[in-house]
Amino acid sequence: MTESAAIHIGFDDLVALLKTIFVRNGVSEPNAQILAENCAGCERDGSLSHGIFRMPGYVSSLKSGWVDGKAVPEVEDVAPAFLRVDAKGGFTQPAFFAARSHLIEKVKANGVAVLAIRRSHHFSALWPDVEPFADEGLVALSVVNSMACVVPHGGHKAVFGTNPIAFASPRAGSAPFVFDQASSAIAHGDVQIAARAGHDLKPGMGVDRNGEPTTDPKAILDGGALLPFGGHKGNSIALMIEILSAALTGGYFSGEFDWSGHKGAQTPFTGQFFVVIDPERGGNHAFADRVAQICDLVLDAGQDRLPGERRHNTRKAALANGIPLSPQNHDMLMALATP
Ligand code: NDP
Ligand code: PYC
Repeated sequence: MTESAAIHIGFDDLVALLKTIFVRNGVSEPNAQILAENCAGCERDGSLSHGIFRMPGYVSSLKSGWVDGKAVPEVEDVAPAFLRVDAKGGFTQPAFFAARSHLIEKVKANGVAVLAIRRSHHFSALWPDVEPFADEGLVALSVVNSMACVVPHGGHKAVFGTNPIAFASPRAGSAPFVFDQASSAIAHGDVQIAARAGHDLKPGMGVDRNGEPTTDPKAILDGGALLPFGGHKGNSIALMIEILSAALTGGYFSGEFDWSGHKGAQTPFTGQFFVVIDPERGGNHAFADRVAQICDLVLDAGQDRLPGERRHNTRKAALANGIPLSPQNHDMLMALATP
């Protein structure tokens, strides 16, 4: 998209437009507000595989009856440092927000706390879930599993989801240190975007329906599969994420839920896990300075940028000039919002 062709929209206006679409498709007002802010935040930050690109998928899943947009999550206080949430077949973010302030109380009381969400649909990026903890001086790690489309290292059948992991830490004098990455060689959303744009992928990311290596995104989507990033090492991370997000929370593994009866379903029905830490309890009151120090060492050693930096720069530009939407994407949103 050329910058001159883009339609610029303010963050609040985009949130309002997305909220209208969610409400029109059966999402309750409070849940719609949470989802709209999340999705608009992804678009604003240039997390394009999980911004408005996902709106047709959200709508399609809602229309199929696969996800309950009105679900009211149930929070269970199971131990001094452990909360569980049953999302009741709704989206993960409202379940997370139902528990968030209680989780922070537990972190402040105990130095650390765990949140285990189950029976939930996560269709977004993970950084919006963890970055705000770091803004509040806490360290947070979260993982979520998705839908089986990743073949284990050396294997022949998709078992894992693209299972992202995100981490956020305060950093003195700067925006928090945040990374958010799939444990597959590429996120499924980016494969869809490449297929749509007619671009090939880099070698080593996926296989076709016969298990043969391919760089064609359409072959991956048409019965093929993705590979874990980094061979056996990414494989173990993907497996750990299945354990934490599904076995530990009581949710489904990425290959376990059956959405075949819901034509148009796209949102994975799994679980999400968080661990949040108060770094003050480490007794090192210079924690955020130490984080800044190691980040500086990395940059001084030649790494051109830290994770999160591109996002924050994109956010800054979007807040100054509006969020750029292609005319096609703008029309797509208007069509979804119009009765
Ligand atoms: P990327 O590979 O694009 O980026 C991963 C991380 O690396 C980001 O934090 C990014 O920061 C950072 N990064 C990228 N390039 C560099 C660089 N040159 N130097 C330093 N850091 C860099 O992400 P993925 O494609 O793996 O994942 C995309 C999104 O998809 C994630 O937000 C993830 O949560 C989401 N996802 C969601 C799933 C779900 O089930 N809900 C499943 C799988 C993925 P920056 O953002 O600043 O570029
Ligand atoms: O991009 O891999 C992905 C993904 C899966 C579920 C939501 N996003």
